[in-house]
Amino acid sequence: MKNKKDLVIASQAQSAAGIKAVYISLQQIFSRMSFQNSFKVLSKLNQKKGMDCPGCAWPDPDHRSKLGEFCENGVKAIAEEAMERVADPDFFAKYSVEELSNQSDYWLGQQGRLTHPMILRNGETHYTPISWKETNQIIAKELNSLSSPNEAAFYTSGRTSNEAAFLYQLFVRMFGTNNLPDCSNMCHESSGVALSKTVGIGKGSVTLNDFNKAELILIFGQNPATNHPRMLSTLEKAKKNGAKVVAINPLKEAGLINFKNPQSPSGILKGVDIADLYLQIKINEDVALLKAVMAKLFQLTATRPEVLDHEFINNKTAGFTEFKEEILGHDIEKLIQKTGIATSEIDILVDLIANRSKIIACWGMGLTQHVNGVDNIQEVVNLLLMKGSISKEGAGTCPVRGHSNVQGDRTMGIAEKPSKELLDKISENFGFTPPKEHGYSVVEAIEAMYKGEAKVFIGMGGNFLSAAPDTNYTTKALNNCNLTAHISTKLNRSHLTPGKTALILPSMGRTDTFVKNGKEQFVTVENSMGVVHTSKGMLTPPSEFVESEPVIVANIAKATLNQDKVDWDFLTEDYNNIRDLIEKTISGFENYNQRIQQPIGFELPNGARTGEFTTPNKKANFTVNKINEITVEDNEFIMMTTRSHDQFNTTIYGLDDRYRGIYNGRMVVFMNPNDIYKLELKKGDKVSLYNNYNNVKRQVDNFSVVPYNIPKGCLATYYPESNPLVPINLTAHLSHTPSSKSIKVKIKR
Ligand SMILES: Nc1nc2c(c(=O)[nH]1)N[C@H]1C(S)=C(S)[C@@H](COP(=O)(O)OP(=O)(O)OC[C@H]3O[C@@H](n4cnc5c(=O)[nH]c(N)nc54)[C@H](O)[C@@H]3O)O[C@H]1N2
Ligand SMILES: Nc1nc2c(c(=O)[nH]1)N[C@H]1C(S)=C(S)[C@@H](COP(=O)(O)OP(=O)(O)OC[C@H]3O[C@@H](n4cnc5c(=O)[nH]c(N)nc54)[C@H](O)[C@@H]3O)O[C@H]1N2
Ligand SMILES: [Mo]
Repeated sequence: MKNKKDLVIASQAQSAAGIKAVYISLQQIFSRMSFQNSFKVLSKLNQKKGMDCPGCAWPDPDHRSKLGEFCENGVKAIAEEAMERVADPDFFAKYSVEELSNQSDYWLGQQGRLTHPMILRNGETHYTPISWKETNQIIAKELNSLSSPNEAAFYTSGRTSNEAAFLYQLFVRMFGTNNLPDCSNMCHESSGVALSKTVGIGKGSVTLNDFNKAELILIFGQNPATNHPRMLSTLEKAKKNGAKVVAINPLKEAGLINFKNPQSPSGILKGVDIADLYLQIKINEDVALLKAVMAKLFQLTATRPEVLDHEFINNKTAGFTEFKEEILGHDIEKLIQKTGIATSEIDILVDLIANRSKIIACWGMGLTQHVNGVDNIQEVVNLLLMKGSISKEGAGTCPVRGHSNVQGDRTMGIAEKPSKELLDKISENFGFTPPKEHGYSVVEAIEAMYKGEAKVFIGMGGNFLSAAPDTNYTTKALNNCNLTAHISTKLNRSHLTPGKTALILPSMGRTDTFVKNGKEQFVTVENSMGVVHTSKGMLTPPSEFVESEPVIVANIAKATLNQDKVDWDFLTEDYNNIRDLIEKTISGFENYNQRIQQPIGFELPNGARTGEFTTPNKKANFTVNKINEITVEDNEFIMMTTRSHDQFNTTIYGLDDRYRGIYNGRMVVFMNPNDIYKLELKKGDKVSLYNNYNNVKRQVDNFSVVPYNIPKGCLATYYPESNPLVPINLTAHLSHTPSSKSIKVKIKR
């Protein structure tokens, strides 16, 4: 008989959301929070002037549903943050760090909100409480004893508000370094690099309204039902308006097949089919697919020149001739063979593209997290440029951002390679010369800590260890530090891989109310489409010792820097004061405090949207990109690491992935049935996955085999469980994003 806790491998769902999503989200929130607090949050979630969901960065529509403008996974994010259980000093007295290390990520998260600043002193087994005054002194002492400011790394995760991010980067630059690695380095960095080079801005060009006007929406490497569920309502509406949708993904993701909108009665019963065409591509063959499609479009122009937008190409772009020549140099059949997709299906895509010009291309981690991540996105841009499908209504680029304020953090100056414009403004406004030398990205920071070249790590949110590649290597890197300090809402594995001294600094989250001088403060965030708006919490923080992020940064800065250029107390007295400084420093924020009062916020300038490309040549640039050159040996596979439906990055909400038919477990490897047969394995067998890059053997054990609809030769596992297999130095050209979607692995029993 099956134990209730045993892994269950059931069949894949053919539809997403529906009533079940409503049921599960309510169950999650009511099991963790009181009815009163649950309703308080849900009534304000994503409403105008309400609270921005700490889940994804998908924008809110101008007209918000009174039934609730949120999704199952947004509710899970709230329940996870605002749960009433606490991990207080008694909890830390009960468990040693070693005991905590033996628990699962899920268990760690369920222990509740952090309530007190805690310290793990060198040689001690348990975290013990400490005052904020002392934590600030310890940080200041460690930072000031470094032989260079470049020996410290200051990480940011994308939930941090604009206000906190601005103060943080200001403090770090006054301290004297650009070592500002960011979760973005592991996420959409490839998009930022590719888009800056080709269209002059590292952000997407579309607005939500463009989806209502689009004729064709291409969705590459993205799983909206889990990671951006509210995007499905946008797609549903776009389809009602006549748009066709094409999904390009090795996995058949439920939400891209069919969406049952829980807010519409007919939606619940039947749902709407999302993808008109589903191309099940082999992992990392998107460039080959795009080249095949573009080559076929060029062939069509012999009889139908209007298939391309020649006026746009001539007036607005550069590099077309070299680009065209390269595309025409390929053997189309060979390209198609690489993709694993049938020619007849590719012809349908070519036909859809040839006959339409209002095209939106959306993408997620399926394009960015490869060695050739930047090439993937540049090739997508090439297609849009050929069609003139940018800077026009209903068309453009849509990198679907991850964390709810990851885009805003970058806008605020969280960047290891800051622009000259930003540094000039900082120097003008604050009377010091900020460092120009580029700082560490995430991977560079890990390598520096590993080699002992960086000695202090400070994390503004996030879970650096579990998010980073090469878990064992990164563990050693963090252990090497003199000091690791994490500004966190919840306990996570990074707290359990300490430097010689480790600090946990408990922070308020989105749901918490922050009152200063009798005035309720709000923060601001930027969504995936460049709209800046407010967010205000409504719950009482879990303890009086929990601080807001801006205050935590300001107090560290005050303790560390010996200066009188910035009055940190004045800034945190009233967040309007921080926003006044942002206005003076960052372009696009004119009249910030006034414009932010508009119920839907305001849009930042975007040259790619308006057709004023801010590239050095003022043109949109075609590029020539390489096809994937990874080769595999016999019985070697290419593995992607992806998210289950019950997680937010390294935070595990539960042990199910119901859309993929997995219950009670995460240690699974999705495989093509033919491959399973070839290796003489069967469903549920326990296997080890291993690889050998540069003579370093990496291995994870105890993964259960799951027969799945995935192309032959491809595997999928969940992140972070399989991160030990991602080599630290296997990163994308130019963006240095870990290649966590194409890792070579072999399988053994
Ligand atoms: N509930 C929830 N919401 C989230 C998150 C979460 O963990 N949970 N994370 C947030 C963050 S930070 C981010 S960045 C986003 C992530 O959102 P996604 O980008 O959707 O992230 P993944 O789950 O990694 O899914 C990647 C998708 O790419 C596909 N894929 C893999 N390799 C390839 C390839 O080579 N080519 C193509 N075409 N497709 C490929 C996979 O099958 C999968 O569908 O979501 C954000 N929102
Ligand atoms: N193999 C593999 N690795 C990956 C990925 C992948 O697809 N595959 N995806 C990558 C991507 S896209 C990303 S974005 C990164 C994510 O990397 P991170 O952003 O570092 O990770 P999260 O899991 O989002 O961080 C969760 C922690 O943030 C803290 N936290 C939550 N809310 C708040 C808050 O409001 N304030 C503060 N101060 N702390 C808070 C909590 O303590 C929680 O434990 O992981 C990357 N790593
Ligand atoms: Mo992300």
